Amino acid sequence: MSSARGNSAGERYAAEHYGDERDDERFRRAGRGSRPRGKQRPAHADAVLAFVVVVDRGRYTCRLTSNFGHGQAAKSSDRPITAMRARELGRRAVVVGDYVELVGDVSGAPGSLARIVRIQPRRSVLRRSTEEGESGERIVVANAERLVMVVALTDPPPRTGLIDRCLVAAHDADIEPLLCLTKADMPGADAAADQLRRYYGQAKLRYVTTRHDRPVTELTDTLTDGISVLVGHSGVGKSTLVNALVPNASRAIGELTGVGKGRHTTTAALALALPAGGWIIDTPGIRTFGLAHIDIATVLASFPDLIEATTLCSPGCRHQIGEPECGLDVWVARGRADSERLVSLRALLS
Ligand SMILES: Nc1nc2c(ncn2[C@@H]2O[C@H](COP(=O)(O)OP(=O)(O)OP(=O)(O)O)[C@@H](O)[C@H]2O)c(=O)[nH]1
Ligand SMILES: [Mg+2]
Ligand SMILES: [Zn+2]
Repeated sequence: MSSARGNSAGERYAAEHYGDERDDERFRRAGRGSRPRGKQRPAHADAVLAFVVVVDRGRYTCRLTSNFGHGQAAKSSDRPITAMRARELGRRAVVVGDYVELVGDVSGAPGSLARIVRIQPRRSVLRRSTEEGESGERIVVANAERLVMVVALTDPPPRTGLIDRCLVAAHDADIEPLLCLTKADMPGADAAADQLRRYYGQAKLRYVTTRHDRPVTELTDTLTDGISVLVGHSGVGKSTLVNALVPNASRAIGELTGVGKGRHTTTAALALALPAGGWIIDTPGIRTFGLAHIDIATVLASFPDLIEATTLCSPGCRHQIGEPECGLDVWVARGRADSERLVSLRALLS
């Protein structure tokens, strides 16, 4: 609907919002006064496209964008816009990474407030269960094309459990995974790196290594274009990477979240435009990545080195330890896969 002309716009509005129940009584109740609602609300033909960069207690910080997927280096005139949800969104969540349409005051001037009237269809939805065992789930970010699993080679020591879980979530959401091993400058990092490369080499996972004392060129080149989200335990160096990838990021973080300059312990997801295009989304550190919403087949599909073995299983096999005739045990016994990979898979299935 691009314009509101007489009854037809009103009718179309009613058809969209009330389906077959558009009798006169409902129509009057929904609108204010006796004028058809379509006339008062011409479907926001003047709405502008924006990208949601921060969500905080019912306020959404957005940046204007002209094209999907491509972040733009923020210009000084391009101020962050604070917006609220319009009532017509209903209960639909607006999350970081969403492309939305804004109306109202989109100047970004201090004290101004725009309204989000539409959410664009999402390319992907990265979800995690709220707590282990609970069925509730939350959306981490929308529209991500790349999930960067950030793991410190030391301090905190790498744990494969979280990476395995993130890989399953990425597979489920059709998001490309990338492993980023940080703190390669620290003592003991080399041995840890060897171990992780061996382990994830079996899953054919791409990885990059970063360190404090070198530029993050390889990561910069890998993340150009599209939306990338950083996920990992607290203290692994996610925000440090963002600061290396985005000049003036620490200033932008302060500007967008009200957190002061200098060190920033991340408490909410935050998207920043990458200088060469694309967006990077920093997220708070997590202890685990709940997968209660994902089925067994999807978990198995995330272990490409093991899935073939399940053709050897007896029907109805749950692939657990002590399962009679589980093909996975046969596979490992034949040396077709590493036993630590099977231990990881079973930890996820149980
Ligand atoms: N030696 C070394 N230290 C690093 C490196 N990357 C990050 N650090 C340090 O690790 C600590 C944690 O870094 P952050 O970037 O705040 O970690 P984070 O993942 O954002 O943590 P949360 O926001 O709590 O999730 C800081 O003291 C960093 O200086 C690295 O490559 N080498
Ligand atoms: Mg952080
Ligand atoms: Zn089995």
